[in-house]
Amino acid sequence: MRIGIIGKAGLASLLALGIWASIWGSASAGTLDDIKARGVLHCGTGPGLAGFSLPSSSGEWIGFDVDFCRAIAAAIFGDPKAVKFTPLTAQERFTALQSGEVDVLSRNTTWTFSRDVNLGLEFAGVTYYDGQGFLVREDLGVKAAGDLDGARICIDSGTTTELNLADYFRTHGLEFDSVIVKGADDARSNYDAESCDSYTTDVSGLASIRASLPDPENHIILDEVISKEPLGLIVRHGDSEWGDVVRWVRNAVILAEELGINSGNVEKMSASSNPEVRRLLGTEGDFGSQLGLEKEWAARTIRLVGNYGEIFERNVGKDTELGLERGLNALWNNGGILFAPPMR
Ligand SMILES: N[C@@H](CCC(=O)N[C@@H](CS)C(=O)NCC(=O)O)C(=O)O
Repeated sequence: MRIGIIGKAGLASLLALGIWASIWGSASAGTLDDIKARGVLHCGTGPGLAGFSLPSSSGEWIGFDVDFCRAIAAAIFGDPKAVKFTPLTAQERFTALQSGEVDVLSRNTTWTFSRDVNLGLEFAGVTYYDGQGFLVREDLGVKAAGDLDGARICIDSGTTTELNLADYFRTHGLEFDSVIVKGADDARSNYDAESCDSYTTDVSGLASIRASLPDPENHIILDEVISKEPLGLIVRHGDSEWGDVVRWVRNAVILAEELGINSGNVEKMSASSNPEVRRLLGTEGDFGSQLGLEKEWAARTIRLVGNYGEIFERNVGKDTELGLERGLNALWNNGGILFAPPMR
């Protein structure tokens, strides 16, 4: 009788919808299950940017972007080392994620409309608020981007940097000669060999390149920032349940800093009477099971990898060679824009 009312076409589309929902449902639930079954997270990161992602002499990956993958692995397995890192150039990064070679991208990647909407990607939150700047030799006497009219500028191919630079120079009626480079190493050697007058990329990337030059004191990063570069974690579009895991690990390390929980005091803090602290650490409610994780997922991440501030300071902060200030990446209640939604 019901079939009679909705008709054959309606039944067919309902069936199609059901099949689609179950394929989609299993695909999105599948990523976390696949990772659990293989016992290791596949993380795509940058090939070699000190402070963000770089293999140490013993082959162990270190850096801010690396630590976000370690934080996810700690939440899933209680083991920040259960990660296989795949170094990806700017051009390779999206295909590696789309094809399933990696489960997540944590690699100074800017969240833009076309990447989000057109490339089959889903941004699972910003880990570093950045903008595009310029590195120049101090003796060049350049004070602002406008002084670079006619300059040779090193830019990475396959990045937002390329497009922003063209926009900026066009808007200001300036000209430049582009010297295309492929990744941080190539950028450093071209800039150091003076094949270009300036290197332009995310300010965080410039700080890293500057620190690795033989004479960092002779180079400056201009104060002017010409774009917004919100750098974030990425999963495949439609992989929403896995996206939730990645997003809430990012949120958890931020909430931990906000609540004064760090790797040193996390055990003590689980006895806190503050309900927000208790929910985050799994001593009240069970947010872990809603993500397909264990109760103490966030407590593990904080204990083994630290809160956002710890991750920032040990890799790129003011006491490191990069010497970056928190700036926009300070918490929202401490002069920055770093914000995580409430856990409730
Ligand atoms: N945020 C920009 C630029 C990212 C980028 O690829 N930066 C260069 C220069 S810092 C790079 O290759 N970084 C990673 C590496 O070399 O390890 C984007 O998403 O397009």
